[in-house]
Amino acid sequence: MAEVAAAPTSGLVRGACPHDCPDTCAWQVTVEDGVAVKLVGDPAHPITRGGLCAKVNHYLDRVYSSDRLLYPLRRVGPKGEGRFERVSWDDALDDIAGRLQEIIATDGATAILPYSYLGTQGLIQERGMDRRFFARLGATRLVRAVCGDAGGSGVEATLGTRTGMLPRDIAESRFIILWGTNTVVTNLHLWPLVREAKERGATVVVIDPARTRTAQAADWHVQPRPGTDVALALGMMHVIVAEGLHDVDYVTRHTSGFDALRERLASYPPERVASITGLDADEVIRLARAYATTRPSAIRLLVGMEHRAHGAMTYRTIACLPALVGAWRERGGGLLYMTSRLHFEALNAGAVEMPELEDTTIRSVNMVQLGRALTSPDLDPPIKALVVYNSNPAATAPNQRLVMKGLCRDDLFTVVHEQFMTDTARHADYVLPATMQVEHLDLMWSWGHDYLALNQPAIAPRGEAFPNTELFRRLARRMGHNEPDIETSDEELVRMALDSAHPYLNGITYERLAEHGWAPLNLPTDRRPFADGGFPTPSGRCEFWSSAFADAGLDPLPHYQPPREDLSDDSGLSTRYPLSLVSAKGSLHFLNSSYANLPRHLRAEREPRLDIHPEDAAARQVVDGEEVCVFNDLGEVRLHARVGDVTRPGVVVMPSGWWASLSPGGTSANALTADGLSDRGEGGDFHDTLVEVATITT
Ligand SMILES: Nc1nc2c(c(=O)[nH]1)N[C@H]1C(S)=C(S)[C@@H](COP(=O)(O)OP(=O)(O)OC[C@H]3O[C@@H](n4cnc5c(=O)[nH]c(N)nc54)[C@H](O)[C@@H]3O)O[C@H]1N2
Ligand SMILES: Nc1nc2c(c(=O)[nH]1)N[C@H]1C(S)=C(S)[C@@H](COP(=O)(O)OP(=O)(O)OC[C@H]3O[C@@H](n4cnc5c(=O)[nH]c(N)nc54)[C@H](O)[C@@H]3O)O[C@H]1N2
Ligand SMILES: [Mo]
Repeated sequence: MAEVAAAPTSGLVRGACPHDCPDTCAWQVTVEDGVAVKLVGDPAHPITRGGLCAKVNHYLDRVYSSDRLLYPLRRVGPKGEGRFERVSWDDALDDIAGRLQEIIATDGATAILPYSYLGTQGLIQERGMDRRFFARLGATRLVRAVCGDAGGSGVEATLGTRTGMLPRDIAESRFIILWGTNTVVTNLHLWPLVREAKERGATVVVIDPARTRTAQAADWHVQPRPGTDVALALGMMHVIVAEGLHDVDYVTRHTSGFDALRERLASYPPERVASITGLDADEVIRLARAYATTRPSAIRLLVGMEHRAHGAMTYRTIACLPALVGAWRERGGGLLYMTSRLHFEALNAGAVEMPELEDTTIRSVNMVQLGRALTSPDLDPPIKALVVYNSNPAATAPNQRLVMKGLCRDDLFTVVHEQFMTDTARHADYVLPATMQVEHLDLMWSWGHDYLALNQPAIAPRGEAFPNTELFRRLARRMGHNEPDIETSDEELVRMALDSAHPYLNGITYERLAEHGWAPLNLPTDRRPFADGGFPTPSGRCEFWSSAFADAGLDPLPHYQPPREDLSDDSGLSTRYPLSLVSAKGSLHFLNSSYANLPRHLRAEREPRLDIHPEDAAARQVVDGEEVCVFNDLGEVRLHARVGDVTRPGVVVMPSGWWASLSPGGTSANALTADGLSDRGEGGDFHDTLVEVATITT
């Protein structure tokens, strides 16, 4: 396997965490006689600061788990029963290539659907060879937009980019709004910077319908009804403008559409906003005043809040606030969102991905609607083969019942490349063993900070595991695709990505990364991207009136619409269910559905719980600790209730990430979630889910 980088037998190896998480920690692995004996966070990395997290502290348990998939497996029993026999890679690949070729011959290549996400988010293993392979086949294209796309398209509509502040700027802030993000659980390595700011006198506000760990650690928890943030932001703007707290000079010089916005704001007096959001008018006023008058003020957005029918509108509206008060003028002011673009502007990712091979006229399937794609009678040709890697849709895709119905189809040929026998893998015809991060080479960008890292293999792959790149090289050869670029090695792919004249990469070479493990992109310490305007929008201004929204046929001005409107038509969910379900991350010890099968992590999480407010519990005779059934037209989930103040009346909260097969009632949160799409971008609306809760009478 010359294309795959080899590992040393002893010593200290530098690498970085592969997970789909904003922190992308740099780590160091101690290897003795070919065995990884210790894995710790790099103390010198300014974001990692020597600490990992409750999940990755035990990464080596994951590597050496007795449940690791080590050999290719072929199904022998009925679909989903989980009976497999060990086969050789050669036999597996020959048969898979043959089956795919048969399907291409009878139904065409679009009957094949790849399904992957950021199970490992390194540039090479996530998109190094698979994209070339499926593009050359002419397979149905997958829209990989479950995370960051709805919010991103909203922020971009207002600012022209998804990247504003950097994490280090947060330490300079004096008023920080963590808006719909659970930093302590999902973005742990930002927290020390928040704490630094606090020590220097900053106020930390969390806006979240749930009283999360982060809300508990904040100075001020604002707890609106879910899906009403647009109204809250407009209410804040109403107060700011009415009281003359906006930055007239900044607004005049660097924004567009202020007069139209001002007119719109007339419809959002604090009293109306209070009735929409369920907050006190006084709290809306206090929040607006504090935000506008404490400097520098920062807003942190991440992902959870976008999973709604109006997700893009929500992010676009909130992104107007910093310009209104001129927060961009100061270091520590503005909006902190995704840093991905900094990396992707700098790296030569196109050389790795080869997007030019893709025929964009071929149909696409949105990953959020996998269940529909696998079961729709209208798809022509229907999906006949599914190749899953880097994702566990049986747990993470919405509308779980439909996804499982699809995976159970006898006429669907399913290949899953995995590290563990997930619920998805259990339904496969072939399960192929995948390497872990300490076993392969990768280049790690980050959506949460501006450090690039090289992950070097520390040990040889366990068993017969292959990296994703190698799987697709071998499959491509077998299917007669002998183009030279299939043979590009992992190291060459990394070098190609770094081969860029972009100034952010000045001085960053493969050798430097190999020696130090990581390097900051070359950005000034005091960056302040929009201190003097210069927004990369069509107008060059922060667009209160969005030309992008206008072009998309959406209201160009911030505009509140109630969350459940779209539900009944798009996802078939009836609106007769009275409770909003938020199924966010919430689990310290899981990373989406990863780790949710490992004994230590399961023990630490104990069991999924339904948080319900005492009023809602009393109305249904639910007592604390009792097993309940949560249901709607899409499915049901059984779990124990926790009655308390985590949530507000009308809202119940359940963690996502649990595998259905390891959950008390055999289904998990996504059995209830809607599979419609967001207003803009191509994200999902699965937090716009309504449910009822009932006691179980036996
Ligand atoms: N421990 C751990 N860390 C993770 C992950 C994990 O699974 N476990 N997953 C990683 C991934 S893939 C991602 S995308 C990030 C996500 O990071 P975050 O976006 O921080 O996390 P989420 O839990 O998805 O959502 C954050 C909060 O949004 C709230 N929310 C939901 N609807 C609304 C709303 O309408 N308004 C407001 N104001 N708030 C709302 C939820 O109650 C939740 O507390 O975390 C990453 N980090
Ligand atoms: N209800 C609800 N649903 C959600 C969310 C939510 O908050 N609530 N969050 C959504 C979000 S933001 C996200 S990002 C998605 C995440 O959804 P997924 O992308 O499905 O994430 P994981 O559950 O972590 O699954 C990743 C899988 O990839 C495997 N893997 C890891 N590394 C490799 C590798 O190198 N090769 C191969 N072949 N496999 C590998 C892991 O073992 C794991 O099983 O879930 C979404 N679904
Ligand atoms: Mo995500």
